[in-house]
Amino acid sequence: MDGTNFYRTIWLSDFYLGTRDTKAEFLLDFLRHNECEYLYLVGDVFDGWALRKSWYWHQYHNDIVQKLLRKARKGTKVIYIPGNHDEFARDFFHLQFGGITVLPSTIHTTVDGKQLLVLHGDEFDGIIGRTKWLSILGSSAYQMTLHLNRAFNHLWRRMGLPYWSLSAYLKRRTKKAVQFIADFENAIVMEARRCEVDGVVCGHIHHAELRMIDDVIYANSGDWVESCTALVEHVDGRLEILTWVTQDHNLRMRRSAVSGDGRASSSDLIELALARPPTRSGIQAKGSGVQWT
Ligand SMILES: [Mn+2]
Repeated sequence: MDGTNFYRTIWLSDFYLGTRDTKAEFLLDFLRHNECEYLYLVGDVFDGWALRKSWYWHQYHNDIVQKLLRKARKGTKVIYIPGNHDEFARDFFHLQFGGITVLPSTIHTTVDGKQLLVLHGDEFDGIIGRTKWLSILGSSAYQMTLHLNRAFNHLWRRMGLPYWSLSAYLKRRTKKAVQFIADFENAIVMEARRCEVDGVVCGHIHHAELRMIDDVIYANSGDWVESCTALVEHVDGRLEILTWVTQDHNLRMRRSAVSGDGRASSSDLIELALARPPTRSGIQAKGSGVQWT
């Protein structure tokens, strides 16, 4: 297969399938070009809350689910740790669906023997006690920036510019959000210490990160609503955050061609796939990783 990267492990989280805010096209592209031995879905894969309010299920969302099931069938060990938005899946802990195992949390051991606690992270909202993340995420101001973001990126694309997240940018600049993130990270790291592991991998706050907090590895796989990020473990055990921004002209052109009512058929997707150049020259995996020695 052309242009496929292989990692030992990939962690992905916060897709929010079932909403218009998912960057489903980028996620699908990522899943097509990246294979691994272990794949962790670190929560908020579906937005059950949004689906209850209004049904939005795009063909791309189906394709993502199919792609994940296919990976499991082909031998990738897929572990699904539900979050607070897909808490309906928390009724199915320790069960398997199509080869995908559902767990409340788990410990991953890297190839060089580091133990990483993997969990979604919403359980630490309450402990923080200050501003709950949910109140930020659920606030009309935040919803508004997501809407703005969509409109903005539509324009941005028409101007031929790559995806850029206005909402992620605004969030980074909000003092309250910055303080929340710091508190969240500290609470999670304390939990890692309590479990006597080397580090922790979580999602939930839509803020990809990989760094040492004192003696603990803190990693957050980010999201596919704003930033399109993944945490990966290379075959040598090195951890890295990838930002998957497609600058493929064909993809962009196809998208504007199919965007009429915002829906694409699978034949559109096949065409879209065929329109891709044989190498992954248009795709940039921007590394911002820390090397662990
Ligand atoms: Mn969450």
